[in-house]
Amino acid sequence: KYTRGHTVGLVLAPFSGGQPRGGVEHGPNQLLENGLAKQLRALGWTVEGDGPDAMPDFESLRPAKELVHGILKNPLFVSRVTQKIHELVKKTCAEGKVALTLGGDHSIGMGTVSGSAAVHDNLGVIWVDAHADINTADTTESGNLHGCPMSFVMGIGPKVEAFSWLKPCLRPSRIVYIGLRDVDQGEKRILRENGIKAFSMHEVDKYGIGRVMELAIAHLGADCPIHLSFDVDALDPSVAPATGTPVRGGLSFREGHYICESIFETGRLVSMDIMEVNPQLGADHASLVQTIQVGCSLVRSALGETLL
Ligand code: Z70
Ligand code: MN
Ligand code: MN
Ligand code: MN
Repeated sequence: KYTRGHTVGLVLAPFSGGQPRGGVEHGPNQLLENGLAKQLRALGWTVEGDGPDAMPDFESLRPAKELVHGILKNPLFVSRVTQKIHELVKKTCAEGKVALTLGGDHSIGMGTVSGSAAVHDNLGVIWVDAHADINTADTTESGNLHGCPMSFVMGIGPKVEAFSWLKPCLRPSRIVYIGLRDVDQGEKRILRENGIKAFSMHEVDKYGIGRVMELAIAHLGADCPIHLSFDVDALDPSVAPATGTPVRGGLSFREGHYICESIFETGRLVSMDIMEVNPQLGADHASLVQTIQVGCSLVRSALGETLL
């Protein structure tokens, strides 16, 4: 079911409320404008969800009055949007399709991981990112919820009233990180205390991406369904400049693609996110085009392009 000849269900997530910079809500539209759906059809996939009126408008979900929980920004807005995404991903997965979510900021991961895990038992999550996105309401220094999705799906940290719909759905042993290089002190403690497997850029350098992917897939086990959440800021800023928080020393173009190819090879990719593409950032038009194109290219690799 999870190979060419089957169906990809697009979930469009034009949302920026998990962080303060505008523009990332235009990511889904830009990826589609660049021809992503057509490119996936050319690989032999049936693609659903890119119709003329497919782009949702989450503004209608913005609450008239926000809830307050410490320094968290827009908790109720983020909760409502991610709950909607959860339902869409869950429905897509329940229909046996690969759920492909186009972001948007990474707070959307609360909805995609929980939606996929609601259908797929023993889901393994490969989170490719410069950041661990595992702050809790207590540890976050920014209050930006795109820095928190992993702790929220794991159910660690204080309960946040706005997110009462989100039940713990991911054990620490079901997570592998790749590409980390900008992790907060509180996050490092959470990773350590929960024994979470992480291949930072140090391990990518030390072992090479081939060995890292062998170890990552082995850690999750030989037959589990896999969710890939790819934050384009995992890539080096020279490769993907148009993103909110570029951090130097990132994955090369090939390392990023190799990750996607290895996961496709397992035949167990059930859901994928491509996140934090911000067409309004980057120095010039060329860096925007480059970032959109690399986003499309990563998705194609995860869906079998290189291994035809
Ligand atoms: C920091 C925080 C983050 C992405 C920045 C940064 C989190 N750890 N994630 N950009 N994609 O604010 O919690
Ligand atoms: Mn805008
Ligand atoms: Mn992220
Ligand atoms: Mn990031």
